[in-house]
Amino acid sequence: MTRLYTGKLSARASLLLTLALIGLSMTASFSWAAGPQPWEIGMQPPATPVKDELSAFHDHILMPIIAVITIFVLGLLIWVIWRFNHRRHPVPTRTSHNTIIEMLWTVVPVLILVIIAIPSFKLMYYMDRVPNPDMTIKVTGHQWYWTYEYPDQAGLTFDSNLIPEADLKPGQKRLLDVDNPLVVPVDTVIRVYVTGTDVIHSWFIPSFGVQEYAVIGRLNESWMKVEHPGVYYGQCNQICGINHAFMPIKIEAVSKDDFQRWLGDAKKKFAHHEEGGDTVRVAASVATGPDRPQSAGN
Ligand SMILES: [Cu+2]
Repeated sequence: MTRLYTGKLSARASLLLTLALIGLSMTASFSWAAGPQPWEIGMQPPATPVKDELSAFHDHILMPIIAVITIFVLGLLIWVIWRFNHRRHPVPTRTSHNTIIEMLWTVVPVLILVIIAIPSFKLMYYMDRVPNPDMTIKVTGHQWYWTYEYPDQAGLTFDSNLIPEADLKPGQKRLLDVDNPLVVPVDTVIRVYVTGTDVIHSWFIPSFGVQEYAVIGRLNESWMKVEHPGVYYGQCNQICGINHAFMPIKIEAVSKDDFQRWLGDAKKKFAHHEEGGDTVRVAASVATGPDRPQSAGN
């Protein structure tokens, strides 16, 4: 079985695959403003070590195996159609069982899965363990917005709401831009706590390889280390109610100096939160709620 994807076939499949990927990548525009692009087929460019690993796992392990299996099955189909059609093979064979082939088609897929499982588990543990964090961010999912909290920064807290379509300024992305993006420094290991207050949400940023459930009464943990300054978009990807599509995630990754500057401004801007507490947030969400379903139809 190992011969299956170490031989010449694999080399040719990889070459074909590489050519196809180059072709695809030429149609997409790459930049660190990572978000969905028109006509995008592949994944968003990676911006964290975790996503680097995820992309490598997909491109170098999964895709070659998928390519070899697909070509093998297609070849078998073509051969069967050509060799056993009615004209070439008028009297059907009465063969119904073949022990060796039956064992092979059970054992070979199991072995392939085991081979995939080894790097897959390694990667899962890498994603799961937070390496010595430099700072912490707490993300809380609500119906239907996010609250971001910086526990290391005297509890700096603010809400992040979708900008309704009618209020979009030129250059802002529909259903992706928010009033208060999460701002993070680059080259910093950030531990992310994710929780929820009403139903289950999920904090998902494709280019970071971060996807964490926001569950009521539970603190889930993830981490990210953004490698390039830029703007990154994500979405809640757990169906969470009528406005599920209207609680996007926008993250601005800035240099460490810019982050300190932003912290100074943000502490002044969001100071009211400490007195207002939950009443302010609930009132704000109710007030902005009815606008949102309308933009769904546009
Ligand atoms: Cu949600």
